[in-house]
Amino acid sequence: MNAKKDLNVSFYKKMYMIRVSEEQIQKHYHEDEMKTPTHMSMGAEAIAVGVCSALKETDQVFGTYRSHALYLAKTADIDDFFAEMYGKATALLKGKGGSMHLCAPRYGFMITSAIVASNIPVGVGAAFANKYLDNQKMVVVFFGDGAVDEGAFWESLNAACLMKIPILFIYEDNGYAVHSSTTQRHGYLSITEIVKKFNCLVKSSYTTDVEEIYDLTLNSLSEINKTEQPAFLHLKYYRYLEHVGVFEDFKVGYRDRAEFEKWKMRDPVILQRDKLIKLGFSENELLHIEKEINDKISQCIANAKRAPFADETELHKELY
Ligand SMILES: Cc1ncc(C[n+]2csc(CCOP(=O)(O)OP(=O)(O)O)c2C)c(N)n1
Repeated sequence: MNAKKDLNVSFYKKMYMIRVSEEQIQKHYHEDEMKTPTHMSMGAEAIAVGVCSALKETDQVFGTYRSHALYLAKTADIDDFFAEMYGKATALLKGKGGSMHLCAPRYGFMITSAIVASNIPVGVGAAFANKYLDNQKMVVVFFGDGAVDEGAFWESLNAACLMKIPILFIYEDNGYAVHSSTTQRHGYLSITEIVKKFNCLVKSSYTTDVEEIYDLTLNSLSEINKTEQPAFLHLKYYRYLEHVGVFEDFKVGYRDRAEFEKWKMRDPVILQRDKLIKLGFSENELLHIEKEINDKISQCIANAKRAPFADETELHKELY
């Protein structure tokens, strides 16, 4: 029981930290000090935290431009995250990446890319290198339902299945690519039925329960190791905010607020808080945990605001 409590409180701390970090971005964005287009992760926290909690520190993740949750779940480096959001020299990338190009190989957070699906072949290449080097590192590639509209996805899947490359594909399905729904774009009923025809292990879930996603990931990783086949995990979630930016967008007309309200009833962060209460945590204990995280985030934002910008000599360094 204690192990279960410890695991669940660690999930909650990470998800709460991610949610509050993004709420703080919402609060400060209008000050125009964060000069970076921002794709928010709100609603997807259970996926990033559930998957990353099942990984070793040395395992490698490849994300998209919507990777705040993934970055914080894999690195837990809130200081660096805000320094990068504010474009400051103290960040690992010295402010050259911004929200869309977060990257921290020292934590196994390999790349993020704004070009839809472009991280997938790169992830497959890294996974091939890991197999070749026999270094026991697992690659996990995250991408949205828009990425499977690209040939790069299908070619990468094919190569990984053909060459038995150990890799976990995380299909983060929020039902929309910008403003178009999957039903307007996909000429098939079920992607999982298609992927199953490849030599690939396939699982699908609508859950917003972080522990279930953690278990699904652990099972997938052990099956990859046993069978030497790639795995494809189809995970549904709902994007709470507009495609890019920090506001809601239900007035635009491409989706209905009622859809959001349904998902909000199963909000991953609230669900996990309720689970901790059921596991015996008191309201005071949770408030104490939350205060520590709130204070830490406020400190990181203050540090980022105070930090200097990189000077001009940095401009052309470390660019490819
Ligand atoms: C190759 C390419 N085509 C088009 C775009 C424009 N674009 C940016 S985001 C996006 C939608 C991607 O949707 P999805 O993969 O579902 O991810 P989400 O934004 O929902 O996280 C598109 C089409 C792009 N960045 N790259």
